[in-house]
Amino acid sequence: MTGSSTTLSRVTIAENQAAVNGGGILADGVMTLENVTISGNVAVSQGGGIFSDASLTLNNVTLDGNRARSTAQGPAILVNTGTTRGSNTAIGPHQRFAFAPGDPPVLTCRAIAGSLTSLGHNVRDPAEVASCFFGDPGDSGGTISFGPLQLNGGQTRTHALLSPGSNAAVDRGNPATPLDGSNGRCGATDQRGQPRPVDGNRDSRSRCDAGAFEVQPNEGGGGGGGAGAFSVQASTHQAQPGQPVVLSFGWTVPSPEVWRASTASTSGCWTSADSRSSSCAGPRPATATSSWTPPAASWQPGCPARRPS
Ligand SMILES: [Ca+2]
Ligand SMILES: [Ca+2]
Repeated sequence: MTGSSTTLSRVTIAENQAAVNGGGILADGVMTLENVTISGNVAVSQGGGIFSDASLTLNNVTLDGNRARSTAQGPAILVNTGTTRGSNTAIGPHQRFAFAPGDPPVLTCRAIAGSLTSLGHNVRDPAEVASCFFGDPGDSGGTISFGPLQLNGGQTRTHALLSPGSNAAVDRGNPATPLDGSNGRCGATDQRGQPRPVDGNRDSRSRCDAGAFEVQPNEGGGGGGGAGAFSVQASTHQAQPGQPVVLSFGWTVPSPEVWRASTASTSGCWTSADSRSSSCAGPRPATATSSWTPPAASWQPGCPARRPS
């Protein structure tokens, strides 16, 4: 893409291929990317995701799985000339074609004649060489677990952030307000139009995520908290008036929550912090029972309560 001034917002650029440079974007002029996902693009030469001769600004951008072949590298971003600046951007694993033992490490991002500048709060996967937008104290590294590129709501495909309790991109964006997408601050909504900030890692502090996807309270593939699942089951035995019907109440505990019992005699499990058991990892059911005694009616499984004939 070329032009004097271009802004891309809430856009996914995926699975394109360039015969030479810039598999996803060939940037010129002045360009801004806000809430954009760039994934699975290929450049036969340089800049699998982005090849830039522009004054380019990235904010809340997700870069994942782009590839480039050239020894000049830059499977995510190759800055040929100009200045490329990034904030709140999540950078997942990238590859170079024909990588062989003894080859130098892949520089996921590389500036040849221009510059790569961090505006802070970018997150990179540890598989990457620290070449993308690093140098600001707010930048960080850690394992980013992306879901597949798919519709997760909104109009475009996105990479969800999985296991938000331990995902390095969750709640690592710029905490500054207002969330107006300016000066390295997050925007108030993600690529899908979902609100920021959300407390994705459930530490009682709401903060925007790095990348184009903000984990919502009910998201995360079992790792995002939420209320969990509830169920009630009644005894399968017939009961007459005066006999109890046992009701079983079940709650599947959403990670990263744990079920803690108040006494050792109560059903449940404990975390290692309680020094009694460490078997609470992952979602698991916690059950409790109660009973109901039919008054002047009998009860049979699968039937409404009825009065005896
Ligand atoms: Ca939080
Ligand atoms: Ca968040």
